[in-house]
Amino acid sequence: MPMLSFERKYRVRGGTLLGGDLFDFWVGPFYVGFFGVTTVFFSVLGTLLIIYGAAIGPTWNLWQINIEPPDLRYGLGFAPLKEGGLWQIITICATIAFCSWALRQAEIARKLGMGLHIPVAFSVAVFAYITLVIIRPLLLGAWGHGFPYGILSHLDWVSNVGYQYLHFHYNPAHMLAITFFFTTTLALSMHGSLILAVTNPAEGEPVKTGEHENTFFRDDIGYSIGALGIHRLGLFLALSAGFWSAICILISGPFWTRGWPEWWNWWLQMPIWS
Ligand code: UQ1
Repeated sequence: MPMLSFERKYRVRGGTLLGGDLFDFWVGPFYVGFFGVTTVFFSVLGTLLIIYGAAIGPTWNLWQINIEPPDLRYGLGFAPLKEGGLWQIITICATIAFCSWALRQAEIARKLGMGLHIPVAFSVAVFAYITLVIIRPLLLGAWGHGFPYGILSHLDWVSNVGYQYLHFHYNPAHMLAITFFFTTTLALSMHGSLILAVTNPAEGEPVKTGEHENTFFRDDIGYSIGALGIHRLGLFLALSAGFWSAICILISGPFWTRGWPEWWNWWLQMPIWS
């Protein structure tokens, strides 16, 4: 694996959170670190357990392979391997692997003297996963409330849990999450198209500058958020999408057990109507 000309300059010691200099080295282009070792270990172990789960299951059809969480009667206890125990160990492996990946990102950022924005952003995605398979099941009192690991089976889980609350689109946190997802795509398409528009001029024309970017949006909508601002907005929108997704499922069950349309009765019961 050839090293890019600038890479050697940035292969500096330090910034590790755990293990000191012990794992402070690279394999090819990859920084290792203590958390690189734990990421590889737990993702390989978890993947092998998924393959084992598939092997003892009824199908090798990639769409239909399914590893179920334990039955609700096991509550928050350990289940036998073939009755959800596999799901429990895979969940532990995935959680440790995801957290290790975030900590490895933090070590790399520290090593390079950068901000911790990337590990913080990634942690929001990990938070959404942990909410589904650990926090919500804990609050509901059974690991069986986690989602199954399978392509079609997890979609069925989403559909079934949605209908359990009659109409999930009436969940106010779900509304917020969707709005943030859509606004994220709007912001990224505006930003991507703007940058390409200024950096790909017609043949013989000079590349345009940040002033053109600002001027375009001031002419268009009377406001420009700025070159740094658009990235702050983008990060905020994307993290909010993941955050409110986690909240919308977290409140379904632990804090609201009826249909979500009924939640809006507070509006119909406002004294202004009587
Ligand atoms: C913007 O104002 C801006 O600053 C010049 C960008 O940076 C390059 C952008 O990418 C975008 C999309 C905008 C416009 C965005 C808003 C929210 C007004």
